[in-house]
Amino acid sequence: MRVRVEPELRIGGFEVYPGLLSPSEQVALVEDLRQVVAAAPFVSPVTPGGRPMSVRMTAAGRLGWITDRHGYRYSPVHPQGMAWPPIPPRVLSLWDKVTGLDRRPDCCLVNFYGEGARMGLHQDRDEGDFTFPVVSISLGDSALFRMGGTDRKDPTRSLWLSSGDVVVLGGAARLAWHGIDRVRHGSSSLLPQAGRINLTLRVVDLGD
Ligand code: MD3
Ligand code: FE
Repeated sequence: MRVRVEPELRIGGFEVYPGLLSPSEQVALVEDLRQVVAAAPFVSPVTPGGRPMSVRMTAAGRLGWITDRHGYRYSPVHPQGMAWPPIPPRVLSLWDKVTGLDRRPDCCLVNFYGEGARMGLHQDRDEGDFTFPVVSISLGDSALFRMGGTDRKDPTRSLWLSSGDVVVLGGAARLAWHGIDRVRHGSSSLLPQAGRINLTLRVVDLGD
């Protein structure tokens, strides 16, 4: 049986499910992520232009998104050479629940925001197929998310994302410019040392 939930807010292809994950489900996801990070540690990526990113990253799944001096790309291995661990089953169930799709994601990117970390406005366009949605899961400290349109100059809207919120970015929202302006460090007690984790689930489909 396929159980699909309905979003509380839908703007174009942008669907928000505030508090979809209960506190105990959030704790269970953090436990799953400890195993992911034990197999594939967080790295501090550098943009192709040589700028260090304030967000630390790792991934799970067949492919992980990486960036270094050679460029942005999906890679079958972690920058330190190990294979990416599998996407935790709980994360895949959540994908099934909010997308209702038969296709599952190839990549679960794990972003960690410590004190002062942010992510500038960008588009996600390194995937080979934009017809599938991206699913975002927020854990830990609250973050101010900003989202515009498909043109960099389009007006933007801002929204606070809290621990347990899930967002689906499909349709026109899939190629929208977006970023994280700031995180309220210490606003959540989910992670013992504070901080924010965001999971993004993506179908990559590079024709391989
Ligand atoms: C809109 N992450 O990893 S999640 C990213 O909170 C990324 O870490 C942010 O942007 C974070 O690329 C934002 C919400 C999100 C994720 C993917 C999107 C919004 C998106 C893809 C297309 C459009
Ligand atoms: Fe993004």
